[in-house]
Amino acid sequence: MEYNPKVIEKKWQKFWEESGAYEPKENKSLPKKYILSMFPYPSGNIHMGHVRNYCISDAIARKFRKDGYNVLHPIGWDAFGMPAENAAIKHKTHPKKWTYSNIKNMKSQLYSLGFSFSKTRELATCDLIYSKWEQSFFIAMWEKGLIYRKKGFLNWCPNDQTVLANEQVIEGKCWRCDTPVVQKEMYQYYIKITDYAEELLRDLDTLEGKWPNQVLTMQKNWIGKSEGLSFSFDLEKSIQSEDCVISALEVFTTRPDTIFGVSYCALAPEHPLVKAMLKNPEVYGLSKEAVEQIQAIQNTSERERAQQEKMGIPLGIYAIHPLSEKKIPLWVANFVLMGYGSGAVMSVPAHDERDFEFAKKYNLPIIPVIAPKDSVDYSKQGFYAESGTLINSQEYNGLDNEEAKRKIIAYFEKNGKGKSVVNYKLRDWGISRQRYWGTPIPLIHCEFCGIVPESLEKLPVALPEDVSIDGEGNPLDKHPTWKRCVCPQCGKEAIRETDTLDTFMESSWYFLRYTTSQSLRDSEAINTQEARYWMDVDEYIGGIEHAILHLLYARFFTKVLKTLGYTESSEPFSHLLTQGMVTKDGAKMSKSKGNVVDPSEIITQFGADTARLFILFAAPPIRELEWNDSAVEGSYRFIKRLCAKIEKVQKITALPKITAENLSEAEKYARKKVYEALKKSYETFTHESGYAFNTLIAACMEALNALNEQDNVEVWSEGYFILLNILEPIIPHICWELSQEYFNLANFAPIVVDGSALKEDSITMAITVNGKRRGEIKVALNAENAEVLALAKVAVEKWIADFTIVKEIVVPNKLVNFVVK
Ligand code: ANZ
Ligand code: ZN
Repeated sequence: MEYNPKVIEKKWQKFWEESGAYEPKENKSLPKKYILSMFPYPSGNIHMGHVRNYCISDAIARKFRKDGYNVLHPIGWDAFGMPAENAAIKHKTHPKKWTYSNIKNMKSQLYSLGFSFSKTRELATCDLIYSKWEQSFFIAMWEKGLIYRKKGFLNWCPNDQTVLANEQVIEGKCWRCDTPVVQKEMYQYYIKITDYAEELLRDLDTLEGKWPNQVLTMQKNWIGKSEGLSFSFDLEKSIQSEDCVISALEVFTTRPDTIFGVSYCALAPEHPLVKAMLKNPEVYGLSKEAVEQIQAIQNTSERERAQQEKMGIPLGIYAIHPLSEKKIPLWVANFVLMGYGSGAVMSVPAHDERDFEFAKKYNLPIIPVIAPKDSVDYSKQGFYAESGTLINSQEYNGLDNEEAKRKIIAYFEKNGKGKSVVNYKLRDWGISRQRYWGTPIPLIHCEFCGIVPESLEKLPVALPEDVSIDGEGNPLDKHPTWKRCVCPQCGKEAIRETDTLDTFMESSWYFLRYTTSQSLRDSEAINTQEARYWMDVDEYIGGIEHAILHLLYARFFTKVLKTLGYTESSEPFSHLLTQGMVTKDGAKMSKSKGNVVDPSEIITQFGADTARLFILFAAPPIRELEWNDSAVEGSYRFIKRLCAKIEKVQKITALPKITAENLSEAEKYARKKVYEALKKSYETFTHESGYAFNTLIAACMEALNALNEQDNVEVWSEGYFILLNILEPIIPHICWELSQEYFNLANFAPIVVDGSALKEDSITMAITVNGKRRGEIKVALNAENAEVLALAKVAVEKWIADFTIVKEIVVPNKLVNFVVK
């Protein structure tokens, strides 16, 4: 049969769509599989990363469907976000128009690849109905006290008078006007993800072996639990400002055992004590220069500070060491974060790298208090951060440092001078954005009632369409009428919140939304019964770049929605598959590198099945995939060959019953290869095997080669019947076409592996010495050469024992010849 992908691919895509072939079934007594790829951002065109992502999930979805599972394999659009606004500024189009037209375009690109998505479950996060439910969750969380408003620091461009996202700050400057960005304190909304820190950490254990270790470790580090001591240093003299008197400095340390090594204390520039001093710098003898240096650190984001050299300013005031009663100088330091612990550190240069660097730079004392147990030489690095025995520590001298830690904590607790605490690196999640293209925050500011949620009947709070988006200020705030409203509580005039939500909010629950069928979507956010049936996602597939934020937020949201009664899941994704990058010429395929291969071109030139086959053949899913034009052509040739060779097949409607006895070796061998491939297809589609489609495809290619070595029509027919079944998840169009044509198949069903076909058959090989037949051996078909040679030598031992073998020749499955002298 002539291979004509243009015709058959259109034909089958139309058939699948019209027959609703890929909609999940209503029948909830069927076993289910929920197969999900991370949804795309509608940037305009799909790229190879998308193609790879969906080729993987589609193969898995198709395989399980064929094996009798009820499969949910949905797609949607992560549709809010900054690029739409940038496009609006640049091309004078409306973000909504831009977004929906991109969706339309990308959707047709995706469907041209034959992906088996459910059409009825599709969603875009900018759909009004999606906003409605998200806002209802926001309100529920607000009312539970899980969302709060607090002043926080934001990147601010003083020239454009606008808040900038981190991505819009380039080397400390505004991406549009190059003005240095400052940190401005503004009201922000936060979700208390920290309330769930322990649970988020603990439940990572349940994902062990199911999520990549690397991701689990990254999440663990991000949550960053540490246990230590919190205590206060008394100040030598207290600090006063109009509103407060500060007489002590609280610090958090994970190494109380090093307390006698403290040589200074370091404070974040935002620390209240520093702020109080900056109000009256003269009183404390702070020079103008010192004040400016402190302000300069305040004006750099914490991310930038982390990349800077250690830097500090002495405050000229002292604290008293609680045990040694020595005077300890106070410094402001750029590496101390206000949001962690108490924003102040007891610094121990002898045992901490950062403290050491800082002490070296500013000539501060370095007092060793932990002696290494073995004769470790750490003089090169200068500090010693490991365990050891206490020295220079009064009555604690000689103790093992872990024991000293416990004793010192106990001492502080007993005397009421400090307490043992657990700290997490995890910060509350700042969810408000001063931008237009996002879900409006459904809150109202009333002069009389304070901040009040919009009433539920009025949801969704929709974005106004008539806005001017020019990049200056917040378009919602600038809109002449939108923010005017009435207070849902007292009915007086009030003002709507003009911030919108971080788009990570939408991607935190879309997988739960998918479980709700179309007919219920207007009336329910998440139907609990459907969620119970479909959740958890059985295989979640996406890029490793989402290892922390998206995956952590999604886990968190699931836990919150469980508390709110929407789902019974504690963890949304029972297995996670992180796909490798698509590269070309050794670099990540990306516009900026100019090495992009456009999926549409490949489809036009070779067809969707070739693109799918190449992608899944070139590398196992978790590995990097290097683009290779000749391998693409190779994939195309394989499909062409599959089409050409089907001429050997006799039309059948069921698997023929073949009895092995009467078959030739080549026929048996062909059957064995076919069934090996079938067996492999069951092994490949498991999380544990990593879905190594490449080896499965290789097995199919071998099987086709083996079929071609024989002429038995039944064996050909059986072989094709099985091969098309195995390959359907990978190259569905051609498999449907050929199966329909030759086997009158309207669908695919699982095939049982015929164990007898897999049996190793033994064959007889002749052994010759210098060309004369001297014996024979019985070995397994296609036995390894090494094995064959060893057996052959034994069989003709008396003919070779007194000679030297100068050459060994093996003709596979036929004969062995020894040349001797
Ligand atoms: C003294 C000390 C001695 C420390 C030593 C470490 C080693 P983890 O384990 O990551 O939680 N620290 C406390 N608050 C800080 C802040 N706001 N910004 C920057 N650093 C801060 O780190 C806890 C350690 O980080 C604490 O223990 C403190 O330094 C520092 F040999 O105290 B340590
Ligand atoms: Zn009111």
